[in-house]
Amino acid sequence: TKRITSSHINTLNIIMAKIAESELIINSRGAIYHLDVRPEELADTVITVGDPDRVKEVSKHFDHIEHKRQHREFVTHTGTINSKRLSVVSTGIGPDNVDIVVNELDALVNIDFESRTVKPDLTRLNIIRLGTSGALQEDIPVDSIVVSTHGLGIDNLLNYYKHDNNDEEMQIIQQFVAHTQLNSNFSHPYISSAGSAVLKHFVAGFYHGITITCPGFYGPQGRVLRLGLTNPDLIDRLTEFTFGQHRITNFEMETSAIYGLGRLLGHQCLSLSTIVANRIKKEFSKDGNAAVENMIEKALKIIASF
Ligand code: R1P
Ligand code: URA
Repeated sequence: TKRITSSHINTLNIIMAKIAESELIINSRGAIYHLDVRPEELADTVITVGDPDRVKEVSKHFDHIEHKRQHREFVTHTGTINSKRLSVVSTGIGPDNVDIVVNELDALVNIDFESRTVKPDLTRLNIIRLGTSGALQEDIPVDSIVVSTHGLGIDNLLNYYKHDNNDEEMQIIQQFVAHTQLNSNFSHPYISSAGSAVLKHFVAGFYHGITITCPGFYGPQGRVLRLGLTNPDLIDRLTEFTFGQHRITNFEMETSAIYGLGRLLGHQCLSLSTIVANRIKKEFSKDGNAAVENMIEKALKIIASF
């Protein structure tokens, strides 16, 4: 016989508790608050993009589009490619938006909107980000594609949720803080890995590495226009950092939040980035749209086949 612990009881309470109208907000068409999507309008494989205009660049490859929704920066198209059902959702920019999107995607599949309770049998989503990013290594050229083995967040989002790290992850964070001097003046960094069941399909033809997720595009990514920085050596420190065979390949603004929340909720997440800037060589893509289109085509071919 198994002992019932207080954490079991806690979990049971969460499963059985009715979620209040102020916490799970369902609008008059029975759709979730920000995404304005109903449970039946979402597929189990979800592509996220930052730019709302990129949603149609993905769904133009669908054989058939079933649903198109838009509310604020959140555009959702659901359809099929080769009979595989996919949704593509725009997140807008940043981890705060990812908090909304990942929680609402999960609610759409794992909370019963009638009873407002967590379903007894949970659905695992595949969540795949197709974004853009800046490279932090000289040998990662603009227009190439990076697959994030880990998302390392300096953005603070996951610190609001109970989460654990394994020994290796704790060591990475410890060494990262010591190396970058992102000390107590900054939020504590966190790390989560890609979903291995999805990652295994994205091996040949991609760069792989740790992706840093920042809470901004300018100061937090070491860009100086008119303001001085508290940590002017940050880019150099990120480029130099290694842990075993791991190095930091790039930074952007969503990956660690998707990996962190996705893993806590039991989903399989992966982040792909088209490199539009190389911060070491100080280069920017001459045709970022073509490079993003190349990533979309390559990714959809793989996603449609698993
Ligand atoms: C900044 O320009 C935006 O581009 C990157 C960053 O993560 C941030 O969202 O991704 P997207 O092109 O997917 O938005
Ligand atoms: N997105 C980012 O967040 N940073 C870059 O340098 C390019 C795209």
